[in-house]
Amino acid sequence: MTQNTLIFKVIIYYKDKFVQMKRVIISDTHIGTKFYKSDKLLKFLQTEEYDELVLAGDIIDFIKIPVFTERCMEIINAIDYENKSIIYVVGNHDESLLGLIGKSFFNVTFLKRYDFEEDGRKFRIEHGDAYDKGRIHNKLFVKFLSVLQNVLEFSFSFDFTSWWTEIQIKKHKLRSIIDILRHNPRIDVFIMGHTHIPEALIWVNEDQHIKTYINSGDWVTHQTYVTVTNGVARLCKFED
Ligand SMILES: [Mn+2]
Repeated sequence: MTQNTLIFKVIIYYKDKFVQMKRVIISDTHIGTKFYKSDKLLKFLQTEEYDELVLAGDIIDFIKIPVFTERCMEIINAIDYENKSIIYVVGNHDESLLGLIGKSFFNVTFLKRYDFEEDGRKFRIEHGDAYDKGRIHNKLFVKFLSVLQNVLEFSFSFDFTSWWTEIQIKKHKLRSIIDILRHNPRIDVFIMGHTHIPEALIWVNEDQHIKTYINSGDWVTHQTYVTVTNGVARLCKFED
């Protein structure tokens, strides 16, 4: 092996080991609604470093009647659209963006599901609404309920959405995590939001493969996010 080849190999080794990209995943920010923690979200987007930001659904809440303030603009502007890669995974509260799936502006790409491979592990990021049990399929009725929820939230200053989600989960209407992984048999790390419950589960399946499920939580109650570097996913809580 010549000296040049050796140097080249060392560079490649360190590049793979230490210079891999950092992905940051957030979901369920519900921008435009009454109860999301806009101050913390802004601070997070201004301080957290990343090469790629994955917005995993329910980012801007169009299903209710969104009210866009100056703070919303600050949050939207805190994202580096020109220099970083931004993936917008469309959720059920921002379903109005479904028509943009597969399209991009600046470095923002709209997707329904984001797959990538890192360090030999297959990652998949979805919003998670596809796994709801007992979901209402009539879109107009869902819109009606959401607007009603919106009116109640503003009249009574009570977070009906978080309350409703909690009831749904208690009733086990959301499909179990194992079920979700069964739907994605070739995936090693499955990341979603939607339930507003930050949690991470790791186990070894029948074929001795390590499987990971991570829920990125939300920015209404938990202020949590997920990072992926060197094939390792971490669930973190933002404390400012
Ligand atoms: Mn959702």
